[in-house]
Amino acid sequence: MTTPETLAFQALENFFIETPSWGYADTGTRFGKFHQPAAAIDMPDKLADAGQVHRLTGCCPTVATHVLWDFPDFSKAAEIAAAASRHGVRIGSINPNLFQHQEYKLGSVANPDEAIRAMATKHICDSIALGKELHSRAVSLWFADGTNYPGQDSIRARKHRFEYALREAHQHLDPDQVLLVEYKPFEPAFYQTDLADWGMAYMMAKIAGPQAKVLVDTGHHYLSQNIEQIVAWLLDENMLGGFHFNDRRYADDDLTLGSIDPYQIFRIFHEIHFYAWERGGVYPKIEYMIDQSHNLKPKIEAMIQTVTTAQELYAKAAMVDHEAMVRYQAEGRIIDAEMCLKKAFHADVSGVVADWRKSHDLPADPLDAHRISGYEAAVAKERVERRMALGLSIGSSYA
Ligand code: PSV
Ligand code: MN
Repeated sequence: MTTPETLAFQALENFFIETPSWGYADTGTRFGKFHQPAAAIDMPDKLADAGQVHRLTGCCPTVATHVLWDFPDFSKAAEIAAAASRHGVRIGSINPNLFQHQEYKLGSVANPDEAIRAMATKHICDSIALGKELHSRAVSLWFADGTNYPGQDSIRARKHRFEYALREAHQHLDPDQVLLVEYKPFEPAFYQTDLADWGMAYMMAKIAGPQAKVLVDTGHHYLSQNIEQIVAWLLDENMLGGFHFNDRRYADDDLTLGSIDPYQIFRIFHEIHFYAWERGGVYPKIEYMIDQSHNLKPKIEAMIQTVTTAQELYAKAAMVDHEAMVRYQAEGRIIDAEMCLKKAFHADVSGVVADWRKSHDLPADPLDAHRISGYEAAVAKERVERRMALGLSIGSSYA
C-alpha cells in the first residue's frame, strides 16, 4: 500500500537541488561586505565547498556557475570540470554575466548601441558553447536591463531588441540544452525592467524558441504575489524551466529558503506534485537551484540548512492526499480540501528523512556532521593565509 511516508521517501529519491558557486564566496550588500575567514577565494574553493555540501546532504550533485566570476578564461573549462569531479560534483547551470561590464550601463541585449547588443548576444552564445563543452543542460539568463527614468529609452524598441537577441541565442542550442529566462520586477533598474514579470519572461521564451522556458526566482516578485499560481500556470503551459530558491521579507533579500514563509515553498512544491499526480507520477524536467549569497551566516552551514529545508518541504508536499483533495474540491468542501494541504504541511517528516539518509549512508544530521567535521576551521586557516599572501582583504576582525 502507498502510504504518505512512501510518497515522501520516493520524492526524496528524485529531488536534487543545485547550489550556486557564488553562495560560497564573500559577497555583500551595496553598503558593505563582511568577510568570512572560510569564504571561498577561487573556483576550486567554491567547488570544494559545494562538494562538502553534497557529501553531507546527498542531494546537490551540481554547482551553478556565473561565467565571469567562475570562468574568466573559457580555455580553463576542462580544468574546472576536472576539479569539480575531484570534489564529487559536476558543473550545473551556466549563468552568463550581462550586467557587470561598463558597456552595459544602458543595458546588454536591449542597449541602444548595436555593437553592445552584439557583444551581449555573443556572450550568451559563448556561454551556450561552454555549456555544451561541460555537458551542462541549462543556460540561465538574467538581465539587469531596464531604465531608471521615464522617457530614457523606448520600451517597445527594447522589447524588440530582446526578441532579436534571444531568437539568435536559441539557434545555438544543442537539442538537449535548455535556455532559462528569469524575470525580476526591479533592481538595478528602478523605473522599468525589460523582463519584469513572468508574463514577459514567458512571452520572450516563446519568441526565442521551443527550448526556452521560464525560471522563477522566488525573491523576484512584488509582495503578496501568488507565486504558486504562476507555477501552476507555467506547468500547465509546459513552460516552467527552473527555480532560483531563496526567501524574502521585502525585496530580493536572499534570505534562507523557508526562513520567512515555509508554507509558500510548500505550496509551490504541492503544485508540482499535484501536476505529476494527474500524469500518473510523471514529473516535468525542472531545474531546482538555490540563489542565495549569505553576507552574515556561515556560508556552508547556510547552504546545508537551505538544502535540508528544501528536502523537508518537498517531502511534506508529496504527502498531500490528492485523491481526497480533488474529491473535496468537486464537492465544494473547502475546509476539507484545504486541510489536505495543512495536514501534509504539519506532518513530521523527520523519520522519513532519517530513513532516506540512512539508506544513502548519509549522516543523520548534515549540519551537525559538518560542524564536527573540522572542515570549516581547516579551510579558514588555509584561506586566511592564502588571502594574506595574495594581499587580499580579510576584514578588520581578522587583521
Ligand atoms: C539577480 O538578482 C539574480 O537573481 C540572478 O539570478 C543572478 O544571476 C543572481 O541573482 C546573481 O546573484
Ligand atoms: Mn536568481
